[in-house]
Amino acid sequence: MTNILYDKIFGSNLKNNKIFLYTESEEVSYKNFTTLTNKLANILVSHGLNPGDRVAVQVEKSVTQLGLYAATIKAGGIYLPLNTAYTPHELNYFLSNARPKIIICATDTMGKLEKLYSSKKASFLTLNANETGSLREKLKSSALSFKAANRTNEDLAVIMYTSGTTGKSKGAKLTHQNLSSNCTILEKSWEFSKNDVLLHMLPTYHTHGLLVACNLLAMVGGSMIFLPKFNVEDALRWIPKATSMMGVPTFYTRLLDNPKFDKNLSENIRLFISGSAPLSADTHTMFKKRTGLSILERYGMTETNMSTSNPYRGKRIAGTIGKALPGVEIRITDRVTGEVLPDGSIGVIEQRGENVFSGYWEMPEKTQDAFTPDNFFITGDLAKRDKNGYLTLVGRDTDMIISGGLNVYPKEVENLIDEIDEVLESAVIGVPHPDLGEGVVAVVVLKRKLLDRKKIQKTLQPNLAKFKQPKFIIYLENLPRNAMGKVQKAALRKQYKELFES
Ligand code: MCA
Repeated sequence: MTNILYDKIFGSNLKNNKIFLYTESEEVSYKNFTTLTNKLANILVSHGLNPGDRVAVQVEKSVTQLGLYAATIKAGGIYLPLNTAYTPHELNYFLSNARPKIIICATDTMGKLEKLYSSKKASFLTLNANETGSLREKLKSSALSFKAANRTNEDLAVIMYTSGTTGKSKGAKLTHQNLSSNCTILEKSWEFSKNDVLLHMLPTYHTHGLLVACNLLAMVGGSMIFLPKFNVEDALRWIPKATSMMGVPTFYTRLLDNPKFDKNLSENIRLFISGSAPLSADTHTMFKKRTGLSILERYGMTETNMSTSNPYRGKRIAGTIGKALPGVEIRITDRVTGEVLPDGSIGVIEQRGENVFSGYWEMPEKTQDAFTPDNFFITGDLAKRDKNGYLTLVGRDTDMIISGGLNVYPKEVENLIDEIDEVLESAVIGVPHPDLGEGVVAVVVLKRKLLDRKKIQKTLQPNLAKFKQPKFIIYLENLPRNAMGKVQKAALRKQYKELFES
C-alpha cells in the first residue's frame, strides 16, 4: 500500500525524535507529530471519512491544525483549507460547492454556519484558537496508530479555492503527484536539508505557507519555528535561531522599516525567499545593502504550486522571478491570438508540467477555458523572458489585486457594492500601497445620496473578508469609459496611484 504524498512528505521521519516544530510554548518531535496525526486520522475516519471525501478546515494556525492536514492526507481525504478571515457568508459558498464530509472550525463559526449551511451529510468538529473544542476532547481517547490509505498519483490531496474573474471562487484540484513532485524540485533547487530551521510566520491556509513551506521542511526532515502570524518583533526575536525564512514582500518591507534588523541579526540565515506578490527591485536592493543577503524571488500560483525561481547558486536578479523550475515548461504567448512569442516580447505566461493542477472542482467549462489544446495552463499573468531565461512580470491579464500577498478579485467586491440601492455602479481597483504592495480602492457612482455615509462599509463587513474590503472609497459623478463603453480601470489606477503615499 502506498500513499504518494504522505509517504513522501512525512514517511521517512515518522519515528524520529528530532524536533519538527518549535512554537512559543512547546517543542514537537516528528515522532509526537506522527502520533498526533494518527489520532486525528482515527477521529476523521470515525466521523465517516472515506478516501476522496473533503475535509474543510477553517481554524487558526496551530500544531493541531497542521496535524489535521497530515491526517487528512494519511486517511486518503482531500484537505480543504479556508482563510480564517472568510465570513460565514463566504464559507457558505465554499462548503456548498465542495460538499465536505467533515467541517472543522471555531465554535463561534459553527454556530453561525449551522444557520446558513444546511447539509445533513456533514459532521462538524470544533477547534478554537485557545486549543479547546470537540476535536481536542476527542483526541484524549483516540487510538495511537493508523494505517495510511492507499492513494495514487492522480488522486486529489488538496482543494484550494482561488478567486475568479466573475467573482465566483474556483476550487483548484491538486493531486498527490502535483504536490509531491513540486516538493522534490524545490528541495533540489533551494538546497533544503535536515539542517534547516525555517522561520514560519505565514498563514497555513494557502499554497505558500502550507504546500511550499510545510511540505518541504517535513520532507527533508528539517525544523520549523512555527508562529501564529507575522509581526516584526517576533521575527527579530526568532531570526537569529533560523537558517531560512519564506515570506511575502510585506514581511521584508516591514523588517527593513525596523532599524534593529541588520546583518548581525541574520548571520545564521542562508536563504530568505519571497513570493505571492512581486518584490520590488528597490526592496531587493535595500535588503542586500542591509544584510548582505540577496532575497530569492520565486513565482507560483495556487493552480501550479511553484513554477519559476531565481537560482540558489547563481545570479538572483532584482525585479525578476527567475527561470522556469526543472520539469516546468513555460512559454510566453500573445494574449489575443495565443501564438507563442519570441524572448523579449510581452505576453501571457503559459505553463505545463507535473506541478500543474488537474482542473477546477466540478467546473468543466472553466477548466477547459483555462487550458490550451496542448494542455498548457493559461495563467493570466503577463511577463517577458530575457535571452538567459529570466522572466519579469509586467502585469496581469485580469484586473486582480494582490494585497499583502492575498488575491482580491474586483468583481466580487463590485457585485456586493452594486447591490446597494443608492449605488449606480462601482469599479474596484488596486493602487500602490507602501505596506501591502497594492491597496484595495472602490470608486463608486451613486444614484442618490447615501443617508448613512458608512453604508457601503457596513454592507461589506458581514459578507467579505477584511483583506478584500476597500481601504478607501472614492465617490465620482461617473466612471471613465473608452469608446466601447468599457470602464477604464487603468485610468483610475493612474489617477489614484498616490492615494496611499502620505
Ligand atoms: C490583514 N489585513 C489586510 C491584509 N492582512 N488587508 C489587506 N491585505 C492584507 N493582506 C487587514 C487586517 O484585517 C487589519 O484590519 C488591517 O488590514 C491591518 O492588519 P495588520 O495587522 O497590519 O495585518 P497583518 O495581520 O499584519 O497581516 C498582513 C500580512 C498578512 C502579514 C501581510 O496579510 C499575511 O501574512 N499575508 C500573507 C498572505 C499569504 O500567505 N499569501 C499567499 C497566498 P483592521 O485593522 O481594520 O482590523 S498566494 C500563494 O500561496 C501563491 C501560490 C504563491 O505563489 O505563494
